[in-house]
Amino acid sequence: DAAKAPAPRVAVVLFLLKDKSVLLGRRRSSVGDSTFALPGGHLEFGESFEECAARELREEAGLEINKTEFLTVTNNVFREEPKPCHYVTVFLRANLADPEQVPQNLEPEKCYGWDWYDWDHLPNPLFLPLEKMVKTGFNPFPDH
Ligand code: 8DG
Ligand code: MG
Ligand code: MG
Repeated sequence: DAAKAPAPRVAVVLFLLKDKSVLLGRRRSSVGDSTFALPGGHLEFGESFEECAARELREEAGLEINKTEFLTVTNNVFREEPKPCHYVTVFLRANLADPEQVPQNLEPEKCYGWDWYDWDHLPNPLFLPLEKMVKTGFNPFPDH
């Protein structure tokens, strides 16, 4: 019930754009286990959205980003997960600071690995918040 339920939290996730592809990783988590998701994580005290995205990309994939921009926000309630939770998810986009930089799987306990996926051939299953956006026709690219 509501009295015992955890409070909603803020998550910041990133469409890292490279040509026509985005970076996705297969989750190892009690939420959305084994689905393909964007890099990102919890907003920490005092951070801007852009700072949070830059930190998460460094921690999770060892990547430096630039041209970070806000895209949209969605409300995500995970009622049926082993640990029910509620996220207000902020979606940003960015580019690699160095287009030659290669993602590393720096948190292998949380992710099976990062790879680039063509936007027109996304893998399955996508993490539900991302799946919902794709189904509405959302496109993260500036020039679509
Ligand atoms: P942290 O300790 O590094 O802050 O957290 P994390 O371990 O990186 O958290 P996360 O699960 O990657 O992200 C936090 C929540 O964000 C996740 O449980 C649900 C929400 N979220 C979405 N969509 C996406 C997405 O596409 N990718 C990621 N990583 N999280 C997402 O709503
Ligand atoms: Mg994460
Ligand atoms: Mg993280």
